[in-house]
Amino acid sequence: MVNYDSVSPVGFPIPYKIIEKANNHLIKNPPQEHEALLATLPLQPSGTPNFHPRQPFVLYKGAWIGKFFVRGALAMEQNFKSCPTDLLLVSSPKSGITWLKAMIFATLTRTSYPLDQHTLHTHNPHQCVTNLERMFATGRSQIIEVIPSPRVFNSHFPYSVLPQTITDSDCRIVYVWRDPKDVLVSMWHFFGKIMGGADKIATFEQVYDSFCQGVNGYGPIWSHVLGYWEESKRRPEKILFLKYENILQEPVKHAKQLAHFIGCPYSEAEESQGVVEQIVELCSFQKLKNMDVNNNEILSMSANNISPSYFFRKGEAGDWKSHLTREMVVRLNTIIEEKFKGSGLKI
Ligand code: PAP
Repeated sequence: MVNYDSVSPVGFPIPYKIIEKANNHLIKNPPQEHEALLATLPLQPSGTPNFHPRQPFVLYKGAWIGKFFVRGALAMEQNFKSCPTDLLLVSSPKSGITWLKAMIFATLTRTSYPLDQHTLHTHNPHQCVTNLERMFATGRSQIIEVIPSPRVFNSHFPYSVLPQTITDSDCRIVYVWRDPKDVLVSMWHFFGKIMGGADKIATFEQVYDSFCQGVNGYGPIWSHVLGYWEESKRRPEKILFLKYENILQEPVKHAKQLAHFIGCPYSEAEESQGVVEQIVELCSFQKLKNMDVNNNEILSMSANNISPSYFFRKGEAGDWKSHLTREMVVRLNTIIEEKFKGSGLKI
């Protein structure tokens, strides 16, 4: 077991990147034992464009997921053991997980660093908190076992795809969702950047159409959101259900709520010293977007090398207004409202 104190003078949790570096020898070849099953899964309908031409979606447990990540789901199902102290951050892609990772990481480590020298200045949020399905898809499952508690992971899986070890365990889940119209816009820009230009992927209209049919990464988005919403109503002490737009409006209130939920509430002294506001500022869009670490490094993620700057585009609510026609808005809103009917959820 590595003594992490000798690797980095940090408290817990340690940025995942440091743990991986110290445990490189534990990385194995990607799992191959599920290839036969993977080959039987339905491929996305012909005519629906792929957000990501290198990763076709397959239908797995009711969700359209890139094959690479389904490989991770199958390996995870077999080998992951969740602990009650684990914390899982979940969202449909492009709904605010980078922000949530930064907020949670900063909250948990707020006494480990002076905030102006916090590790978020040297590590992108995705290097601090790792994606669970990616770990399993890329042969990193043994590294998971040496991550010190409390372990913090993220996942994009719908609730129905989470392995039973997570849904049966007492671990806590923070879920964030966002107006699906902004998710769509953010996703289209993101994959355009990955593929080297918006013209390299399908047109916005084609992608919109596919999104309305529920064929997008981890989609349909309404099932994704509803799955966690229903479960959060059943187990509110274990699943915190948040909305991106609400966090934007009241970041301090949400920072306190997050800290409370994960079991490290701010003390009165911290509140009066303005620590909550400092955490909010450290994790704010402008602050993170302008840090060197989020502009100069290349992140190696799934099948792609990604610039961390891709995760910081506009960071606003309502950019859909400059992308969707009136007809597009009405159609997508109608679909979502219909799906949300009776749930108590509103866009
Ligand atoms: P991921 O699923 O690929 O990890 P995710 O972080 O969930 O992406 O979503 C990215 C969106 O969050 C981007 O939205 P945009 O394209 O509409 O701009 C990104 O700008 C936004 N974002 C990232 N960090 C922050 C932050 N600190 N505050 C607010 N929004 C943020």
